[in-house]
Amino acid sequence: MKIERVELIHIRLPLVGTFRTSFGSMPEKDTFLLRVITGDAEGWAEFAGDPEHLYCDEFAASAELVLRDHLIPRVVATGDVSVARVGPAVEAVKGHPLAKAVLETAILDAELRGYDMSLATYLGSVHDRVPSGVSVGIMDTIPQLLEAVSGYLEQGYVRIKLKIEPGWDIEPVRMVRREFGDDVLLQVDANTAYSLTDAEQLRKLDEFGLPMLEQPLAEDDLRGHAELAKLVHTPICLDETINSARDTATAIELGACRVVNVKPARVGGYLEARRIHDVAAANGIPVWCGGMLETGIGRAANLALAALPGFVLPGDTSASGRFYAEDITEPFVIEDGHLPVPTGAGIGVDVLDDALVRYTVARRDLYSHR
Ligand code: SMG
Ligand code: MG
Repeated sequence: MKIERVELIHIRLPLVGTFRTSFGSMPEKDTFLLRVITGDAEGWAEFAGDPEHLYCDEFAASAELVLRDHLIPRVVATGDVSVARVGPAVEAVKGHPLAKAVLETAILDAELRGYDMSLATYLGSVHDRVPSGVSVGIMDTIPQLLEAVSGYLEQGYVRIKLKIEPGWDIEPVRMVRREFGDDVLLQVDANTAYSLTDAEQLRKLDEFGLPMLEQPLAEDDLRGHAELAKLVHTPICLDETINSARDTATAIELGACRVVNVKPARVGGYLEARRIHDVAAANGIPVWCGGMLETGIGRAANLALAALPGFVLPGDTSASGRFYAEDITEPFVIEDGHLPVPTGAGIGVDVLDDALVRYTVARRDLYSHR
């Protein structure tokens, strides 16, 4: 496959409501799509980050520069490009997993479209639909939170994840439990907002029987998570800490987690995400698919991954309407608590040109063969 052109499409979509986490508030999704044009087919992927480096150290502008000046030239230099060669070609560039992931995924999409094979089939997915969980942001008041959770449960979401931070943790969980009962699958995500000295506070979550407490401590604090795991009963799930299959093996061996949130972008792409799935499965560790408020382009690919056999817990695989009044693809709709896994070639969805135009801020070529 020969790469003829790589185009970046800067998009900005309003969210149906501001999404607040322990690190900040997001009123809109401001990101870019990558469109890779080859002699055989076109491939699409979505950058998972934001303009700011709050969730991780990458951001849209850093990714654009790294793609243009470092990643794309290395991949193009391989000549006959295939997805299997992308990882080795960019290995010498340290870090930047989100930038690597968007490039690898767009190339994978193009290659699979050339074979007329779906991403789900390529990855080895075993389900045609996946259970849908929803991530609920931090709110100003408990009544607001209860109203939001009530709405999601009515829509059929099978699992609720509450974002927490110091000052918004025990009480929201207690009130959601009180209002909706013990049968609701309820978990929490701290996005690194705590330290080991908060162990006593976090231990108060034990009484609610949560299946997991996601990323309580700093991303580089493996030892702290292993220590915390001895002090609280709620299983620790790692998100930001896990960057590779090797990290996963280390975290499991150290007892730093009993569950893993797999985000393909955070680990450099779907190939490494599958390796993490394999390592976790071999160790009896359940995994689930995380989310980065993706549009239909990123969401479609996540659904294929979430259909692998080791993804035994509902992920942040919510419907398009959770974040967007209008998506740039046909929207993913929740039905009976599930979303369908796309079956078409590649990621299985296409951008809707009209919608894309409405949300496009700028388009730039990052590479053009001439
Ligand atoms: O896509 O449903 C989604 C968002 C899920 O909470 C979510 N993601 O730490 O897991 C996480 C956060 C990171 C994104 S915040 C910009
Ligand atoms: Mg998380």
